[in-house]
Amino acid sequence: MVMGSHQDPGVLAEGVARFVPPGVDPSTLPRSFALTEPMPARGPVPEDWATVPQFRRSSEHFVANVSIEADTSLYGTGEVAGPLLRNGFVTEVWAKQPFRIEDDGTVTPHYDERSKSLYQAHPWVFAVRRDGTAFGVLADTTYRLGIDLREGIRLSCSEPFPVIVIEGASPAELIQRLAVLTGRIELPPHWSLGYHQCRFSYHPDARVRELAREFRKRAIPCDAIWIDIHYMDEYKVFTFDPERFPDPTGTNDYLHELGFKSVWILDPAVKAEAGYRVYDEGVSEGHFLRDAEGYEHHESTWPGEAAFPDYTRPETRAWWMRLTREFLERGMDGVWVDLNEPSPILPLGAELPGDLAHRGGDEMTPGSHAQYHNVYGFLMAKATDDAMRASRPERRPFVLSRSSYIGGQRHAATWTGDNVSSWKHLHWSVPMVLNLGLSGQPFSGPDIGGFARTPSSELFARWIGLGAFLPFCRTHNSLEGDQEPWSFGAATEKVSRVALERRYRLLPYLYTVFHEAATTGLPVARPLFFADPADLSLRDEGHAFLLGGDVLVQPRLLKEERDNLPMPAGNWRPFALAGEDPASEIDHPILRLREGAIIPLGHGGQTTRDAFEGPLTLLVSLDALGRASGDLYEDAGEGFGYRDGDYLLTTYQAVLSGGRVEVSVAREEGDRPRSVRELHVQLLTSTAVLRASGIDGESLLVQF
Ligand code: NBV
Repeated sequence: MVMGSHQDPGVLAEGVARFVPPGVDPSTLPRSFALTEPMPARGPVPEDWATVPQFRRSSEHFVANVSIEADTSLYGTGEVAGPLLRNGFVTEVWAKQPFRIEDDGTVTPHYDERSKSLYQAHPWVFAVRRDGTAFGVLADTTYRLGIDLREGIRLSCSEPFPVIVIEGASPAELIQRLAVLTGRIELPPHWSLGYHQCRFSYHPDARVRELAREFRKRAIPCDAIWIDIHYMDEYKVFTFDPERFPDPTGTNDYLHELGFKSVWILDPAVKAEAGYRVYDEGVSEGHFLRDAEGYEHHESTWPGEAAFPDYTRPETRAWWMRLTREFLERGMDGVWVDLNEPSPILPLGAELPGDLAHRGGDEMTPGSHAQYHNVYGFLMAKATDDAMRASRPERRPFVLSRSSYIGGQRHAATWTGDNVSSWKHLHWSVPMVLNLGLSGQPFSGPDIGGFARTPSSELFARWIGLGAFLPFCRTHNSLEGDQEPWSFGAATEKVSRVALERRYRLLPYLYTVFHEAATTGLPVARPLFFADPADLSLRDEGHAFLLGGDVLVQPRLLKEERDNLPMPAGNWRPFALAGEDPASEIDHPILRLREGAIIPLGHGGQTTRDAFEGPLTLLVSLDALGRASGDLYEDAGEGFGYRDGDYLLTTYQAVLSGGRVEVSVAREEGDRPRSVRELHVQLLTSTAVLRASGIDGESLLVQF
C-alpha cells in the first residue's frame, strides 16, 4: 500500500486545507512543527474553496501569493510593534533580539514599528473580509519567512513550504480553528494572573525580602517577585552567587511566608569554562551545538564565551530537564526563559550561524540552524515546562519565554520584550498583545513602565492603569532607575494601588476568560471587531479592546482626548470597580459591560489567594429585552483536579419580569461543591430605566 505523506495537499479538517507548491514532492518536506500532531489529508480541496494560494518560484525564493478582496483587514504575524492593522507592512518571521542604530551612532536594543522581526516567530496572517468572515494563512515552515502585506499576502522563503488556509465564519471561529491545529494554553495557576514585580535585578537576597515586606506594608496587591540574572554566579546558568544569594531556598521560603511566589530566570547560553559542572556535563555528554565541521560552537554572551544546548536532541532536552528539576528543588514557583531566540548579545544583533548543525532525534530530523533557529526558544520553553511538570506533577507549571514559535502557548506565556519607557511603547502594548492573541498566544503583556530608560510618574501611572487589564501583568525595568509602584511619589503609588485593586476585583471574571482561552483558543484580550466583525470602523482600533466577550476596556492613552472612541454597536454600560478617584481618572481605563452580560467580581485582596475567596458580586447589565447571562468558572486555581471534574462552571441568568429582576443559575457543570459565600447582585441599568420598569432595590430576587 502506498502511504500518503503528512504534508499531502487536501482538506485536513472542516474549513482547513493544505496546499503544496506544484512540482514539490510532499514527502520531501520537513514534518510540520506548527501542528500539534501530523494531519494527513482527508480528501481533495473542493473546487469552490474560497482562498487558494498561488505558488511561484523565483531564482532564490519559493513564493506563495494570496490575493485579498477590497476592505480585507490583515492582522496576526505574531509579535510586531506598531498599529493593530497590518495591511501595508513587511515583516520577517525570524526570532530576533531587535536593536537599533540611533542617529548619533549609539546602538540600543530597542524595537519600533520599523523592526521587521521581534523575538517570537509566527508564520501566520489573520484576515477579516469586508463582510466579517475570516480566513488565515499559515506558512508551515520553520525557515526564515518573508511576509509582505503591501498587496494582498505574499509569503517567501528560501525553501519550499506548504500553506495551510483556514476559513472561519467569523474571527472568533478562525482563531478557534487555528487552536485546534496549533494548541491552546493550559489553565494557568491563579497566582500567575496576579501582579508581578520584576527588575534587572533585585539583589541581594536582603533586597528581595525588603521589597516583599514593602508591598505588604503599603498594601499594594502583588503575587510574584521575579529574580533576574544577578542571582547567578558570574551569570552561569544553574548556579547561585554565594554572596548575593547564599540560600535560595531561604529566599523562596521567606517570599512564600509573605504570600508571594517567585520566578527565577534561566538563559540558554552555558559559559564555556572547564570545571563548571553544567559546561563539563554538556561537553562530555555532547549537548552543545556544533559547526559544520563538528566543533563545538561558541559565542560571546553575557557570561562570556559560551556554548548553546542543541534542544532538538531528546537527550539534551532530558539533560536540561534534569538541571531544571534540581534547580526547582529550591522552591521556585515559576521559570522565566530569556535570550532564547537565541541571542548571543555581543556584538548586539549577533545570531548563531545558519550552518550550525542540529542533530535532532525522535521526530526531529537533523538540520541546520537556519532550519531550527525559529523553534529554538519553543524547544527550550518546552523542555523547561516538561521539567516543571515532572518535578511537581501536582502543580501547574508557569514558564515565561521571550522567544517561541507558533503553538508556543502550550508551553509558556510571553511578554513583549525590551520595550522603552515612552508613550509610543505604552500605546503599542495593546496592539502587540492583540496581535499575539490573534496568532494563538493569549497570555502576554508588556513590561509595565517600559524596560529601557525610566518613565515619568505620569507615564508609569498611565501604564500600570492599562497594564492591570492585560492578560499578563508585570512591571519590569532594566539597570536604570527604580520602578516600584511607590518609586514615583504618593499620587502614582495610589494610582498603582487602585489599578491593581481593580484587576484583583476582576479576577473571577478574568480567570473565567482564561478558562475560555484554554478550552476554545479564543484570546483573553480581543480586538473590538470581535464584537461586530462587519463594522469596518472597528478594524483599526488599537487603543480600546475587549477582555473576554463582555468587558470593553477603553484606556485614555492619547495625549489629546478623543471624544468619539469607537465602540461596537449596542449599549456598553460603564462600571466602576474599586477606589477610582476623579483626580486620577485619566490613568484608569473606562470599563464597560456589554448589555445582556453578567460578570462575576470578587472583593479584591493583596494576593490572588484572597481575591478568589470571599464575597462575590454579579454585575448585571440587562439587554433591551430585560435579560442577561454570564459564566463563572471556578476551580482550585492550582493542580489538575479540574481534569477529574473538580471545577464548577456556572451560567447565571437575569430576567426582568413583572417589575422584578430574577437572578438564578441557568446551568452548572462540574462536581466542585458551590462554596458558601456572600453573594451580591449589582444592576448596571440606570435608575431611570429601573423606575420605568417599576423596580426598586427590594425587587431583586436572587434564586439559587
Ligand atoms: O536578564 C536580563 C535581561 C532581562 O531583564 C530582560 O527582560 C530581557 O529581555 N535580559 C533581556 C538579558 C539582557 C542582556 C543584556
